[in-house]
Amino acid sequence: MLENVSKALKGALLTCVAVGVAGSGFAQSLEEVKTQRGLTDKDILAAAKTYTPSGMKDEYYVFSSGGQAGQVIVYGVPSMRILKYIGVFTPEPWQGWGFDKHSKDILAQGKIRGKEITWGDTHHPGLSETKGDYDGQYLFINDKANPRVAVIDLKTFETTQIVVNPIFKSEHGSTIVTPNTEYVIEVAQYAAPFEDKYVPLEDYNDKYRGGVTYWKFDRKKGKIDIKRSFTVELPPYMQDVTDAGKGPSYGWSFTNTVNSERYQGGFGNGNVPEFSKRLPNEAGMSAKDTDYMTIVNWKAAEKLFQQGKYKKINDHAVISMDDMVKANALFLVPEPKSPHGNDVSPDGTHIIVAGKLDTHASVYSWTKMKNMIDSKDFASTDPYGLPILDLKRSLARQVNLGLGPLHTQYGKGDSVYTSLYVESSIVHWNYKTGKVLEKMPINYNVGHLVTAEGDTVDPDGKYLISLNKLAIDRFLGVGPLHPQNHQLIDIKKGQPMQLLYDMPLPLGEPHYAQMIKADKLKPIVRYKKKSFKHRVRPGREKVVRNGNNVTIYSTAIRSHYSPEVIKVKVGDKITWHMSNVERAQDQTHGFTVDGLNIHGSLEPGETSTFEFVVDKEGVYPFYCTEFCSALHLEMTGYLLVEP
Ligand code: RUQ
Ligand code: CUA
Repeated sequence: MLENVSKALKGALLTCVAVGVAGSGFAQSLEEVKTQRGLTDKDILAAAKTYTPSGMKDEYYVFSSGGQAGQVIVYGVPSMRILKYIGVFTPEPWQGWGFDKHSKDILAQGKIRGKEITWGDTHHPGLSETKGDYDGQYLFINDKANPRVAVIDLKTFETTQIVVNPIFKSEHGSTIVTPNTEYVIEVAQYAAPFEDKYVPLEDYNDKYRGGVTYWKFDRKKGKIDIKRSFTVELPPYMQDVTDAGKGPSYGWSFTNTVNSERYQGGFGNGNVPEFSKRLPNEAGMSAKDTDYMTIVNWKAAEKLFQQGKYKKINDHAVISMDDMVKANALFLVPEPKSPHGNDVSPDGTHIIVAGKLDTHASVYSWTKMKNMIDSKDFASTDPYGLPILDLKRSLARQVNLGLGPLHTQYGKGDSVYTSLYVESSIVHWNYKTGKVLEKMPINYNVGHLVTAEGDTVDPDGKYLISLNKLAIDRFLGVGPLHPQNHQLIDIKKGQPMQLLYDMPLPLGEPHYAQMIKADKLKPIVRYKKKSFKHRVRPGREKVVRNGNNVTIYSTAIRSHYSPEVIKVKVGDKITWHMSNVERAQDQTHGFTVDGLNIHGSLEPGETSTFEFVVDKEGVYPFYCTEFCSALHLEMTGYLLVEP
């Protein structure tokens, strides 16, 4: 359809040129605007492909990580209009996230060793899948800094659970879902002891560990089932980006592994003199020519878990490397220097790996590797007894792509797209023939890239977004910290790639994103009132005192709260239940009380609870923080605190 729009626009353009302003029906002709703004025909075509008139909706949702903001960013494609920031690991005042009891309780699930953590380094969102296809029900997101995984319900676009990894001290290769969302995979990054105790670096090889956690997802409850989740212990290498097998590789997961050198640095003038003369980490950790891909049979691991073949560390089941090797379920295969991207093909037959320090992408053949695994045909073992497959015999081919290849996404057919970080380009190639088809410059230094439905068994092709680390000169200056630049690229078949749109994202560094067909999602417009235990019905508002405990049951509807005047005493413990009793779509009311650091966003049908103690006498106005009606300013009241 967009093709037609652009044809029509081109037609209109020609007409305008011919008849000038008078015949065009616009105040200005397209030709005039083009000249004034210095636009080319290609620009006009790009505009027509992305411009989304008021009321028209996008074809895809993009769920992007919010990077260091600890949130998720939602936007539409092709318009690139931002639709929402979802509060996850970080308080988000607009949504009241972290300012009412319910969201505080969820954030509190994310405490680490008893400490409240109010930020996250989100990297890789993962949409729930059924038979390897996005099903639009749930979204998972990880926190690399504080090893945690969160669940977001796509009916409400709200975070419903945060789970802390009890044994990792950092993570990265997450959140990856298995084809039926049986598990949400979370992979450690920086090796550390599983127990919460001090272990000297001298004991690194024996006592530090990596691992892969398989979080069991209970779809009926929409929650991760902590008790049915387990970790496979791995050597103290640095595990990295991960993907789940599908089709013939279903039941397996694949994890890049760097620092097989097990280098621990020490460089610099610190207070550990015995280490300080050593090479810096980046040199020591990339000294060898190859690292590994770690291959885990999670189906076999699940069996070991069910048989009770694990030990508990911090109350979490850990399956040992030894048991995994004995079960013929854990392998390594070398990968060229410092691998990063690791992407299983839609049909599950190949895995494309790209190493930052190698110009090639390596295409691994699952058939070849599986044959070697089945016939126990191994080249060697690593120091921990993990069998290593032969590199050459595992490869289908290696393809020279350019400088600093990172991540690969699949398009239609055998088309793939790989980001070239150092070269600031996207390269389009065929992974079955190894033919490089085209290269397109981007601005600048792309990390991840995402194609429409790219991680499913049936990618759409159509659109690609380049998630660029640097924007440099693309936008108006806003001081030394620049926004990120997401560039939308048209990759429809049979035509060269075309850059359509630059979108600044000023909210942390999004690493990865996923793009899903919009019609797969069924978000609600109002809450079911019954789902709230403390719901207050209109006419049943009241204030109940029980000793020092005061419980307020109140309602909000355009344009008043009920009750509007509430009298309490200094030191009272207040529990304030507030129900928005609206039915109308988009009729949200806010709620805050002066100086108490509480804020609610009450959407139609929702009940929120606020708990606080007023320890100073005084007059505390409360008011609605959403401009909800002509009498919104009057939507207010007094909390009177008597001495
Ligand atoms: S990883 S590009 Cu999490 Cu590549 Cu950032
Ligand atoms: Cu309710 Cu403003």
